[in-house]
Amino acid sequence: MTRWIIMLAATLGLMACEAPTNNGENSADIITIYGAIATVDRGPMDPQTEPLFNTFGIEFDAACVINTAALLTLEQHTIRADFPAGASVRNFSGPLLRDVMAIAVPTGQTLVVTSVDGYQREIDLQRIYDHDVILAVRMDGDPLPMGGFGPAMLVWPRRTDPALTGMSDDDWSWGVIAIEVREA
Ligand SMILES: Nc1nc2c(c(=O)[nH]1)N[C@H]1C(S)=C(S)[C@@H](COP(=O)(O)O)O[C@H]1N2
Ligand SMILES: [Mo]
Repeated sequence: MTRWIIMLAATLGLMACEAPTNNGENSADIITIYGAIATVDRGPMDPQTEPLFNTFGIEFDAACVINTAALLTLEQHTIRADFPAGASVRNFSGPLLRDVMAIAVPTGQTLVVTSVDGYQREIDLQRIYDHDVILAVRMDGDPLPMGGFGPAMLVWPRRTDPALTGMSDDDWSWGVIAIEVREA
């Protein structure tokens, strides 16, 4: 059955949907961290080639960019959670948000998380140390797709961390693409 599907896909030319390799060089940058950070690896936002950043008013002279391959090299954590609240429980996995932020070395106190639909949430940096929130890149083992919760999503351990019991979905940003660190 599986072989039949692969043969059919090859016949229809669908195999082009598979990435030719799975190494970091062919993995698009999905998370841009900017603002009050000590480590950067790219230059200024370019409004001509970065229309979504431009639309959302995301501006920077330098930033730290992270691709999926890099996120997967960090220690992966799994959180069993219902999202949206009350839906069935699923396994979300990815690195701890604090491990991701450590790459950029934050020098401020507040995070502003922007998603692909323009949704923005302000999150005190301290909260990512107090709680094991992850930047999920998989749900039930599958990479989070664009159009769904991808490319990455904030998932909080609200079923296991007593301080998070009953928390709302407001800080469960899906489609995360950028994280600004602000001074306060
Ligand atoms: N990117 C993004 N994430 C989001 C939201 C959103 O609008 N955009 N809404 C939040 C809120 S308030 C809720 S209740 C849940 C479900 O919102 P949705 O039905 O708009 O997806 O997602 C949360 N995460
Ligand atoms: Mo909500």
